[in-house]
Amino acid sequence: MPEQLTLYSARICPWAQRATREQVDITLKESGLSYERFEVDLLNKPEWYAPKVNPVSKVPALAYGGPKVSPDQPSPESQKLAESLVLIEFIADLVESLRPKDPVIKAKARFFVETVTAKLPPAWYGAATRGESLDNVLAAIDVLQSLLPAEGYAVGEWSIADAAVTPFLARIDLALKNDLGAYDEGLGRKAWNTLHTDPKFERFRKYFADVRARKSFQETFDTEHILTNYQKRFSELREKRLGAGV
Ligand SMILES: N[C@@H](CCC(=O)N[C@@H](CS)C(=O)NCC(=O)O)C(=O)O
Repeated sequence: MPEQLTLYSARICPWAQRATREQVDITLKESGLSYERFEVDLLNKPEWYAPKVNPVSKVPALAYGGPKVSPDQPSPESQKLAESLVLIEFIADLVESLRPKDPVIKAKARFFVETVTAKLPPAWYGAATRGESLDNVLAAIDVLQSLLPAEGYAVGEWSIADAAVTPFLARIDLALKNDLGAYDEGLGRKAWNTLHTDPKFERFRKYFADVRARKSFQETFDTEHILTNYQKRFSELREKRLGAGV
């Protein structure tokens, strides 16, 4: 009998740039595990959430094991786990096919996630929120590309390494395509054109097309919601930066 599994998540994230929810959602979809999902209203969190599920009061979080209970009455007998990268590793420990078995490939998957998450989100947030150069984003994507094998996913077969980076790539692509960010008008679209046409990024394009084609991604990435958030947030940030003469 499989253990009870409840995901506490939020479709709406007030800091619209966060990709953490999608990392866990994609991994759970790929795992094939049966789970219950509880939508946490982040602007009006249930008072039991912090004391009974996650003391730092953030989503995503998982309740694992224990008796079958209603998600709004979490059992003290279930294990409560949090932090998106911890959660995707945990899910991969439950469903071995999500994580490479070979220790070298496993280490490569971890290296891929560590390297990409150390470089790409900071480069993107710098450009998107402070108008820093988009060359930093292209350079980070070039690093990602240099870590990819000649074909296939991050370490060959699809793995949690891909779940960890795909949401960032998709969000960045969406923002650049729509020229949304604190950078000067036109620069986002220019970087998007470079990514989509420059022969230098050919391997990246194939990788991005492969991860984007996964059903798990398509079922969890809410393009319209993210776009609406980005349109509001980034036009304000661009105006603020231009207003400050930066
Ligand atoms: N480092 C955490 C970040 C999680 C996070 O910031 N979650 C946001 C939603 S996207 C949240 O729960 N915010 C609620 C709050 O801070 O009150 C992770 O990777 O899981």
